[in-house]
Amino acid sequence: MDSKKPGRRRFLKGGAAAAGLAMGAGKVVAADATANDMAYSKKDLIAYGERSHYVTSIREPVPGRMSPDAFGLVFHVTTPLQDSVGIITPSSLHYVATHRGSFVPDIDPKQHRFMIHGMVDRPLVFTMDELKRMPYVTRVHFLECLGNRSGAKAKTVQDTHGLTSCSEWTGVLLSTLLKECGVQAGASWMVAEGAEEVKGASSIPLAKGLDDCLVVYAQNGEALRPQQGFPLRLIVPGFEGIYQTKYLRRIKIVDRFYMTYNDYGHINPDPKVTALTTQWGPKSVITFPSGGQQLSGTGFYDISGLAWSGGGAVKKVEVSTDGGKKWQDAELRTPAYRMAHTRFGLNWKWDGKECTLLSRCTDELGEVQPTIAEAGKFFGDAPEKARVRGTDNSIQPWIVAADGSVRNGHS
Ligand SMILES: Nc1nc2c(c(=O)[nH]1)N[C@H]1C(S)=C(S)[C@@H](COP(=O)(O)O)O[C@H]1N2
Ligand SMILES: [Mo]
Repeated sequence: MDSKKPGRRRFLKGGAAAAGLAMGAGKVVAADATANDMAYSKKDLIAYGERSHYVTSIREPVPGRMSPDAFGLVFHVTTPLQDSVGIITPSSLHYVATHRGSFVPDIDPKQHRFMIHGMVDRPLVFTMDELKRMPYVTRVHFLECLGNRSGAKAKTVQDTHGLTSCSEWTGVLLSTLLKECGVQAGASWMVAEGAEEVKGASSIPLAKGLDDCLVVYAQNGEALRPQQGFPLRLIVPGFEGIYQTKYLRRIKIVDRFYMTYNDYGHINPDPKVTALTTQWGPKSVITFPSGGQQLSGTGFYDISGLAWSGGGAVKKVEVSTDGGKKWQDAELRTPAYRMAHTRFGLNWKWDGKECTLLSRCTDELGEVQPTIAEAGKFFGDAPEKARVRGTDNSIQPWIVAADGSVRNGHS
């Protein structure tokens, strides 16, 4: 933050002290070496670090659907966005989505093979070691499941938006691999397939594959997590989650769209819906203050949230603290990578009156995030119906009540 800005000075003079945030106000507990030694095992401290046991933020099943269920099948679990800071989701808190439920397969990377075949001059089969010898790239991208929808029943931002996460991915550009194989004239689509019993195959335009798709083996500085597709997955930046094929074992280059098990549930004869079910539009959400949180009194707060778009980088985020009458430009607090979460913030002084907080993202294409009413108008449908016709990128309202409690503004 720029210390010359008047907002900052006001905060230091009045805000923090008045709100009782000043250092020393809380009880100081001396560190006790003996207690520390007993709180963490050697494994926690040395071999593979565990977080502090005071930190309890966890993934939760999508409301109404147990995971794992009675048969041990894993369904959708959500990221605790209300506790998020910055833009990288800890790998252990990345949302998990398996269609129709699945077991997370236990794949030995030494045995794993990845094949590219179909309309290519040289079909190739890669081992993991061979892939790791190829020129690699490291990029930050969000993933988001089509099922990420807000609605009146959702209480927290984990419920409304927890099926999106953002990681730093490392792997080989698919275009590099396709150059090795030699794509034949007339090829226009590709079908990517996973290795588990529910194949997780999707038809993807070849143009996207040649543009920016990644075949990744690493996430946030270490190997992919089993839940995220260990040992190999496809990243299709900005596209809806189902295209991001985990446990990637095969890409077939073809000359038309092929109906797969995945695509069956996700395509729609209405071209408007199909377009908006493929690539995410500009989207944002305030993570603090958000549903279920409690403000401790009037005064200074730093509104914080995430913005992203399937169409490229976030250009601008605006925040309204009066239900959309006035909008202010928020600060982008992190670099705005393309097809990545971007953290925004806005200094705010709460006067103790009930108010509605909104955020609105504009991406580098100039596309603006709609309200649910605007989405309804676009589809010629009732607002709440519009939500389930495509990807839901509508504006999320949070109501701050006079007692400081925060609730979902959708009714
Ligand atoms: N092989 C395979 N790939 C898959 C899936 C799956 O069940 N199997 N789920 C898809 C769905 S619906 C989504 S939203 C994303 C979720 O990725 P994540 O679990 O790493 O968050 O992966 C996609 N790729
Ligand atoms: Mo998904």
